[in-house]
Order: sequence, then structure tokens, then C-alpha cells
Amino acid sequence: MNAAVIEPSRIDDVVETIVASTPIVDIHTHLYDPAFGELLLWGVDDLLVYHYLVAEAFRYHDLPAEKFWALSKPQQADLIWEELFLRRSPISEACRGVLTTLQALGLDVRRRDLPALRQWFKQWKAEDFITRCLELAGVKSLCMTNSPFDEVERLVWEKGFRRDERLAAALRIDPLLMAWEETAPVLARWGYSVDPALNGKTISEVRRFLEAWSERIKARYLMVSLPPNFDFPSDSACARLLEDAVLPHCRDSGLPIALMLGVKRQVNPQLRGAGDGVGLSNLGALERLCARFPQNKFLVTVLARENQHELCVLARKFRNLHVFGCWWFMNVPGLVEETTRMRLELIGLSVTPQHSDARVLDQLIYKWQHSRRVIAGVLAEKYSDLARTGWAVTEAEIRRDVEGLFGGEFERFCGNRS
Ligand code: RAT
Ligand code: ZN
Repeated sequence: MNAAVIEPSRIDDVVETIVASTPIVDIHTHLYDPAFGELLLWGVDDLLVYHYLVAEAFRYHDLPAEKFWALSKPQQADLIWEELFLRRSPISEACRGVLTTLQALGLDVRRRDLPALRQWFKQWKAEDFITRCLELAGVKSLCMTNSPFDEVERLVWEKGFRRDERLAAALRIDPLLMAWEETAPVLARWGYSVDPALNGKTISEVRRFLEAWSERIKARYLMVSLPPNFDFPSDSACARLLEDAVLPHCRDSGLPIALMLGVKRQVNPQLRGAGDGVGLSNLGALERLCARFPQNKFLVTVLARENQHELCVLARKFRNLHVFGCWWFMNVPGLVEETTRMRLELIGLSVTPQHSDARVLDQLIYKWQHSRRVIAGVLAEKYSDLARTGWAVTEAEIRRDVEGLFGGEFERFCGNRS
């Protein structure tokens, strides 16, 4: 490692090179091990029917929603390609992402030839394509999102498979916290003696369920996405299950709980998976959680731009809170830049500035290429500011810091590294 002090005029280049080449731990994705078969999405049709693009295409075509959903995946992809890429220039972030990805894979986007693109993907097997995408994205490992409540997924876990060391698991528990009335009978069917009334026996059975699944999938953390009106403490089943079952389980097993705050589900149900929106969260609830449960670790990301500042301030008050990622409506270059700058200025390097949230394997490439560029720009500005104070900025220290931002700080927070 080069410990030499960097000339101020070289800071931009050095930071860019280090940020571009540092391997990443992608702490939240929706990708799967190939053992999960069809659940692992990849290829140009899946890139095009990404729910971000579905929502954008609905702004232009006039197909009734039910007609759109009745189309096959390639037909939906054709329509989206036509509306978003051919009839107008594909400048939105999600459109640009498709092109960045295809280009990085070595495809010629100038020809605008969707059948040829489809043909190219046919040569790949999922197992090999994972390695190719991880290499091109510079991702050394990633966390999946794993739900026992998904029938297909659950059966694969129960049957067992050989784990790919690069793909870690995260236990997703939205149905448990957000739809207790419907989930209680499901747990009962699986042999847990639970009652909708949330009595002591039920709570210990929910904990038994969480223990079994955390262990089975070797979860790195538990995770839930919560709506803007989430409150704590409260009499809701969500708050009570969180307090009495989930948090004690996380404490005892040393696992963090990841909270994704601010998704307003099904603002437009006709759009199905593309129909969710955003709302301002009440971060007072998070403040109370962090204060009341110092032994719990909270990994938190917020969807509303207007919540970002308060979240940073909370992180300054609670060391059991780790801020991560700019996802979905936040994952556009302008907002990533603003948010990353705010985080670095308020909480320094004790943050994981980005995760990919990739739903399609190939998306790892663009999500990281775009984010690295923005993060490098903000970091270069910060190291230049440091150099102006007379502080000696070294390459080795920049590398150390970037490794922290790209996974090291997350590992330290989780307790896997000092
Ligand atoms: O960003 C997304 O793809 C969203 O659909 C959500 O899945 C979000 O990332 C989540 O995990 O809830
Ligand atoms: Zn997600």
C-alpha cells in the first residue's frame, strides 16, 4: 500500500481509482442463489420488466392495467422497450441503468436491436452469469432477501442446497409484522402453537419460529419494510411482536434488525408490484426504539428524502443505529449525491452509503457503476477539503476508508469485525 501523501491536484483521480476498484459487500439485494431456480431473475427481459420501468411506461402507453398484466413477459418487455427506449430518449435513471448494464456486458446498444440482445443472453447459464455480473460490478459478496413466507423459496430451504459463499441470507419478516392476522394461521399450519391474541405462549412460539429460520438460513440480519405510519410503542400487533418477539430474538442471537422505512404500499393497486409509493416516516418511533433497546442493533434506511436529515441526526445520538443505502426513489444520482454528502458531513465514515437493491442479477452492474461514480465525486470533494487544512491525505488511508464504506463498517456494526 502506498502511504505517500497525495498531491492535492491528484486527489480526484486517486479517489476515483480506489472507489472504482474496491470490492463491495452489497448488504441488500433481491437476488437468489441459482438453487432457487426461477426466483433468480436475469437477462434483458427481466431488466426491462423491472417494476421501476413498468411504472414509467404506464405514463406513456394507454393499455388498461389488466391488459398489460395479461401480456407475457417478452410482450411486456417489447412494450416497455418501445415506449421508453424507442419513442423517446431513455434518460430516466432506471432506463439509463439498462443501457449501462448492456454496454458493460459488451453489447452494442447503438443498434437498438432487442431480438439480438435476447439472443446473446441465451448462451449463458445462471451459475456462470452470476460470476460475470459480480466481477463486472466489483461485488465480492451480497445479501439476499429471504422469506419463509414465499412458498417456492421455503421449499428450497427445507430441501437444502449447497450454499454459494458469496450469497449471504437475510430473514425477511414483513408478513409476520405487517399482517399478523393472516400469518398466525400459517404459523399454526407449520406446527407453531400460536393464537391471534398474542399471549405469552404465542410470543414464545414466534420466537421459536424466528430462531429456527435464522438458524436454517444462517441469517446475517432480520429485515422488515415499514409504512410511514409505523409507530412505537403502540398497541398494534406490529409494535407488540417487534418488542416482545423480534427484538429479544435479535438480542439473544446478536443479529441486527434492518428497518426500511417509508414505503406506502399499493398507492395504485392496478400497477401491482409497481404500485407502491413513499410517505414521510415518524422517526420519533425509531428514536424510541434506539433509546429503549440499546442492546439491539438497528440497520436503517429511509425512503423519503425529507427523512434523511433527521436520520443522520439520530445516528449521531445512537451508536446502535447504522444508516445505509439510497434505494428506489432515492436511488437517482442527484439524491444519492445530496444524501451521501449529508451523511459524510454529519456522521463521517460510520455509514454504508449504498446497497444495490438489485432484483435482476445484471442490475448489480449499473447500480454499482452509477453509485460508485457519485460516491467518488463526493469523497474527492471531502479529501480535497481535508488537504486544504494541511492534513496529509494518503492513498492507504483513502483505501481503508472506502473499504469501510463498502462493507467494512457494516461488518463492524454487525460485530463481525473490530
Ligand atoms: O426497491 C425495490 O425494489 C422495492 O421494491 C422494495 O423491494 C424494497 O427494496 C424492499 O426491499 O422493500
Ligand atoms: Zn429491497
